[in-house]
Amino acid sequence: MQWLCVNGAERVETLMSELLLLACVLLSWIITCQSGPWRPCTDLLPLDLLSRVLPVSSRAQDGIRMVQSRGARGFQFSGSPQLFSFPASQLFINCNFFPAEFSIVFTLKMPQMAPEKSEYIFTLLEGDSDEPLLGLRLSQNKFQFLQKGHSSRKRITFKAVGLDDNRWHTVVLAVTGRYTILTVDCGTPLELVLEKPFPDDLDTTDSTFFIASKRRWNGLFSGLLRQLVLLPGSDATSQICPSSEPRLSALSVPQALLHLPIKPSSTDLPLHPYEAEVRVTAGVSPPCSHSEEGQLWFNTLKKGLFLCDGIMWLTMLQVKEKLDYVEDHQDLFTNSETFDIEVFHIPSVGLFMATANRDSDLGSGIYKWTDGRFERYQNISTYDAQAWQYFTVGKKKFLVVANCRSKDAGDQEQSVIYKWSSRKLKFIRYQTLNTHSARDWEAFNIQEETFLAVANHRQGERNHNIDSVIYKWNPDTQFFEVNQTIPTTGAYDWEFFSIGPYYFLVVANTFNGRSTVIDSTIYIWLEGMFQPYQSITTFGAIDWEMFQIENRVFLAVANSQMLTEEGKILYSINSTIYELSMTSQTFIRFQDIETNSALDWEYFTVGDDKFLVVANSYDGSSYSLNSVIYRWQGYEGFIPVHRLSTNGCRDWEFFNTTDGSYLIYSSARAALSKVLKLRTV
Ligand SMILES: [Ca+2]
Ligand SMILES: [Ca+2]
Ligand SMILES: [Ca+2]
Repeated sequence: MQWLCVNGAERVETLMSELLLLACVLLSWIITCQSGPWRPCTDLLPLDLLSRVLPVSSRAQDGIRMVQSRGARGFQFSGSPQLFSFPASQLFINCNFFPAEFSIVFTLKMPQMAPEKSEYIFTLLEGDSDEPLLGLRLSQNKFQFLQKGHSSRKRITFKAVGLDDNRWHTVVLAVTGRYTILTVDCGTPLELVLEKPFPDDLDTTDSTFFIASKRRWNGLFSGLLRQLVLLPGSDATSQICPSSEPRLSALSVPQALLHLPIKPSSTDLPLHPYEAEVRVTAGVSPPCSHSEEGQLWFNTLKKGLFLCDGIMWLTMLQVKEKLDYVEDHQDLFTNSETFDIEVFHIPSVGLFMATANRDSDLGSGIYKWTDGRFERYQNISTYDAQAWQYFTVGKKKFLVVANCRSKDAGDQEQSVIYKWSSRKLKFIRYQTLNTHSARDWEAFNIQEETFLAVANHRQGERNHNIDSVIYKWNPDTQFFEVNQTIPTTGAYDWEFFSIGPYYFLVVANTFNGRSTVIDSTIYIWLEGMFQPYQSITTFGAIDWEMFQIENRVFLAVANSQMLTEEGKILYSINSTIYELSMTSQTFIRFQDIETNSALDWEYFTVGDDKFLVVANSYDGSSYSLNSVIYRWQGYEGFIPVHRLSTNGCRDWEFFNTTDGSYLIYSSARAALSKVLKLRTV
């Protein structure tokens, strides 16, 4: 009893303490359920690291600048790295561990790097330490994922990824267990298997994220950064790939970068606050010391942007020329109206231009570029000349003219090949070929052989459904001989191009005798001859222009008029740019551009920018129209940037000389061609 008594009291106490313990366990279980160790330290949402270092609203901030390049915007960092940092605790709100599984998505554009240089996309630095807990580093043709292990630090290197090629790239780095997987532009993933899995106890206490740097000026990221996102817990690849635009595929891009303003054609562009507020010095070699640190200098002589690091000016931008405006350079009075201009260069002789002039009594002129202008060099008898083509066979240089009439009425029409005589320094008649209302010559090489294709437009006054002819150079006879005939319909232009090992020839069919709404055909070279590959409906097609932008292949058609069988006629119609789809292996519509009886497209580049200019000739009532220069804007396609008043515009040519880039256009209405100079900034 005593035991009971004594122990009774003890038992009560024990019971109470057991109850208390149970309550504690229960309580802690409840707590555990709410914030147990399995709860992630961060939200499992994409964490946009880039947005965290941007100035609030659109307030300008020194050291960061929004730059638009190749159709997309990114940020360029030039200010003190401290400005672009934030404590890790902003992200790791529940606890301090970096996720053991995660992916990092970034989009950048980086010019080619010097061999010994490396730059940081971001780093996570603990306290004052210089050793990143985590970081992404870029050097020439190499990408490194830096990670601090328990005792040592690790660099996981992906070689030959070629991110520093001055193009946009979107990269996903996914870390899961022992796997580190790199996916560039939604391409084939590169996988590295490590000895140990990524730690699940990487402590971020007291650490700081530095965007675009490793806390120091040295290694500051000099390219453009458009996206930088940490996705804890999973691989982001499936969220952004496949993509119609894998280079710019987005998980989370800061708002400010999403809108692309259409650049007006005037020179006084509205400046974005970032651009307006950045401290830029012009002039000749300004001082660079501690007080100028972070200052930018635009060197107008070297056309470079430099950053003062406190000691010296560092090159910030590999400055490319930009088209600013187009100015009249030369009025060139020609023999008569000019249907085609051919600009060509004869090595160690100079730059020439041949004009295909209408008037048979006056012939066609050849001009030479002398003291910054075209000057008359030689005159050649032609008969309603429609086009010239310059080409070479080995060391021989030739010019061929498309004559659309015979010398005397009723005679056989003949087009003529002229050969450059390096003794007489003139073009001499070499070979004549029978043609039918010839409109164009196209010269091209397939393997070691040289070909010439003529666009025969019409036989007699009525028959448009005739053969065009492909000639081949015979090295034994040293003349061109018929190699293949292709049925065409009012053919106006041939355009040759090659893609990889394949050769193509596309014809512009204009008119079948009743309608201009007919098929133009792309041919492919197979088994020693051209065979139909694809037909595209065109509207009085006059010109095809092929061009490539990066790996993409485009074909633009100049549609001159829509004449239906019912006799309806329209001049303000679409001319269309087609793109070769690698999936369907056919050209598909990329962009329609409204044109006024378009007669020619010309593609050209200035610096990094790509342009198309169209010859608008007639809108149904007037020949005095604007021809338009369009600039490539990536996924927006081509947008108009300059309008140039022209009269019956027939042909555009782009050419470069030692003192700059020029455009020349001819008129089918007047004996006046105009040379324009492309002024760049
Ligand atoms: Ca031309
Ligand atoms: Ca052509
Ligand atoms: Ca053209």
